[in-house]
Amino acid sequence: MRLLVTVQEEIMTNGPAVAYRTARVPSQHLHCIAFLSDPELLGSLAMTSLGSIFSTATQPRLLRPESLAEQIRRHLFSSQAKSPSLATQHDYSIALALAVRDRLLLNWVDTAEAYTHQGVRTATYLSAEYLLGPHLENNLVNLGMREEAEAACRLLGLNLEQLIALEPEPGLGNGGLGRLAACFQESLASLELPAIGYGIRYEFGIFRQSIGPDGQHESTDAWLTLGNPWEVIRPEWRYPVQIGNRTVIGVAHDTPITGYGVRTANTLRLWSAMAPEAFDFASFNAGDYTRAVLAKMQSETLSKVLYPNDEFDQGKRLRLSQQIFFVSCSLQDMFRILRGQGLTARYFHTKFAVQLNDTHPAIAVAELMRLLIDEEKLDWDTAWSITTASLSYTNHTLLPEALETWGLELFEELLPRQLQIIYEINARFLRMVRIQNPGNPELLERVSLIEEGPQRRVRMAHLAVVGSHHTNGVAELHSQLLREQVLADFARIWPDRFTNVTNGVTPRRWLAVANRSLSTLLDGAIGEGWRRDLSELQRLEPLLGDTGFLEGWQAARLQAKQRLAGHIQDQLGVMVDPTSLFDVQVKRIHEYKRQHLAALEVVQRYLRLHNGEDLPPRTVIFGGKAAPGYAMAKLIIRLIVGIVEIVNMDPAMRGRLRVVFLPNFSVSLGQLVYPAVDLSEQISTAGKEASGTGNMKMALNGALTIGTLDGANIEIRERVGADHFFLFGHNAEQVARLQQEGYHPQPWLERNPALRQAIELIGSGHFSEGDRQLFHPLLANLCNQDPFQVVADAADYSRAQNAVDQAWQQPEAWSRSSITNTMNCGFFSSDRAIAEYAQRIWKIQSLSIGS
Ligand code: NBG
Repeated sequence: MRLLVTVQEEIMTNGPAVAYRTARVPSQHLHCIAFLSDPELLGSLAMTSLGSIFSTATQPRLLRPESLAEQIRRHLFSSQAKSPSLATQHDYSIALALAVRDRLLLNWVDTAEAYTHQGVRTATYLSAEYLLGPHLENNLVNLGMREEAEAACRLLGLNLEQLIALEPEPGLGNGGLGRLAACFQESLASLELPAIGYGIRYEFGIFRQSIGPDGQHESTDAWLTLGNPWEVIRPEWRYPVQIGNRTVIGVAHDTPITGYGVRTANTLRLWSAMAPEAFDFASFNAGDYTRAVLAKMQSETLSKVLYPNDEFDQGKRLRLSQQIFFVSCSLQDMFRILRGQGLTARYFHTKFAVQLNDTHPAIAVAELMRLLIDEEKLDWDTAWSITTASLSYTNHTLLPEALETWGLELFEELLPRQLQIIYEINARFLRMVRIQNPGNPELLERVSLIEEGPQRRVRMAHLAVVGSHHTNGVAELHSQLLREQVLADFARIWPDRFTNVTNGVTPRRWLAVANRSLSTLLDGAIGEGWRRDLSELQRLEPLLGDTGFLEGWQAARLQAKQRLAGHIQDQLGVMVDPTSLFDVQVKRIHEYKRQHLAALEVVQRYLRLHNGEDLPPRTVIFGGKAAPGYAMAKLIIRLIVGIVEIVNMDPAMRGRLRVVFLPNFSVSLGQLVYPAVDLSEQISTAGKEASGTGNMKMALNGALTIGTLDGANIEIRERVGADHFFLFGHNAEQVARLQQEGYHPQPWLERNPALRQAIELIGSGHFSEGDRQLFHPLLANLCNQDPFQVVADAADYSRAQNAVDQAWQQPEAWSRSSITNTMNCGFFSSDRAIAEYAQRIWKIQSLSIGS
């Protein structure tokens, strides 16, 4: 009874989490403590004996909507300092987020405590990008309290969906790589795996894109302006990082990552940069106020903004500074954790499995060596075995321009000690290679960590491979090409280091949250288990012949399409027919992804319709950002915008063809788009797309793919079956052969009059108000070089699109193919991918938190 009183008092003064800490109630009674946090109930509970309260603790859903509504009201007052009559929707959205966070805190502190007390081996994921998407709804679903929240909002006269829509999304990533990191964090927590995600708390995430008649415009993404209810600042966890002659301090900002249906809440720890001194007193006293704060501003610049380039290395000083900044803070943080457990640096590799997400954190190889040697005073050989036993590296691209290298001068200026270490690593590595391969200086030159030439450069991918125990690609084909081409020399030296882990996506965000109509149908048909184990979708197979289910499927998909159509109408004022075929390509704009191939096909369709052909109605939807400095990608957007203008105002196209460019593609928008896709465009030049993950999200939600044999498309096709996939184009081997044989688009153009006509129409200024010059760079490139073999694949693409038109006219067969796609996509869960990393690469084990 005394314990109960303590708990009560603490709750009243400090809230449930503190009460829990103070009273040290066993974790299996946590539900009870959360229950106790409802002040309405406290009075009556005081009369009850502790035992009887705790005996009710295991009952699910003790938290009722009334209690959640009360907590929201309380946060409105205590956190937002607002009365209900003056509160805005935004105030309520923050209050709701904080109320949800309160629930989460119990899981979070327990997870941290369990990991620390049990000293578990932990995966630490180093990534410069996390494209998280909004947290609220995902947390509600993972905590099993969405319905409760909906009811609580109703009690307060609010609409949950509206509050959810108000949350700005933390767009701390460019595209696939950052989104993968976010899916992986969620799967780690759902699988109850001990993990910490480390990254940078960019003040400005990926730029906002708006679309004008002249194409893409960028503006800053000030996602933190209205506050961030999900993060907890840890001012005590701060580390100095030396960059050139400057010291910058990194301060930890933690965000909880909840697992689905478990008590695990892992931590995403993002570093924000600060100056060691608020300002320089000497300058201040000398009257130079601006100089006094200059250093502070320069330091804080480090975590200001995300570089908006995917798959392109700009070699900028600030970017290298960002890399060492977050890597060093993260490694220093790991040493702190290690020491906290009474372990010395020698145990680093037994405690941590450190994953390098692409080469952005590859400097970790040199920085870990530096910390082990300079700070922890270990000898080189011991430090090297600890480093290589700790690190593993994932490569995410085959594009040569995306493989990071840094000029030696810059490196020397910013990171002189790390460069010394890299030289030593290189000398020892090359000695080993020389001994194993006598008389092969070309090999030494190829594998060296330093690229020779007019400007000598550090090759970060080589550093990552040499300094880690595993290197993996992200789809079968990609891993094979890494082994056979890009990193072939290394694969010969260390065949066992190379492996594949095909990417995956989290079924919680990308099916349960994004597609409620389909989820409800699935729940009714096969139960809710697919959320935990996506392979349960296989159980849909017997329903393929069930007309009732087929109708339900069509209705659920139509609902998703109606939602998207509503958004398009609201945002763009364009009416699209939800019963038309939704043909969608959303992803970063890149020549290798070939949005221009799809655009050329739309122009051909437009001409065919003008010639009186009868084709089934289609809505072609594009979306995606172009790197601000990537002129050709921006021109592709400009072309699509021009096509949109002409097609949508042409009466002859009405009811036949609509084209839409969705501005500012993001995670939230993705949640609206992926469920509404009938035809998933995955049309990259074979051998260029490492994996793709949008392809998985679309197929999982019941889209049929039109695609090349590239990245994970190959594995999707293998699983869903060739009959349910529209394949076209040259495969990676054929693409490479064509290129070797001196590919020129001209003869292919000659054989494809429809394509020629489309190119001529664009060149005539038809889509650019008579301007014949505007698209010249794009068209000239296509007709003369065509580095991504758009022209060589165009005829076969048109053939496959005609097959799509045919198939679409058989709605039942199409729907069965749609179900077949969903049913066979269980493999593409990020749970499966993470389980593979955990078992084969990290050697970590799950730990269940709580009762
Ligand atoms: C991207 C690839 C995608 C892949 C994601 C995630 C980069 C550098 N790479 O094909 O282009 O799906 O990584 O692995 O963003």
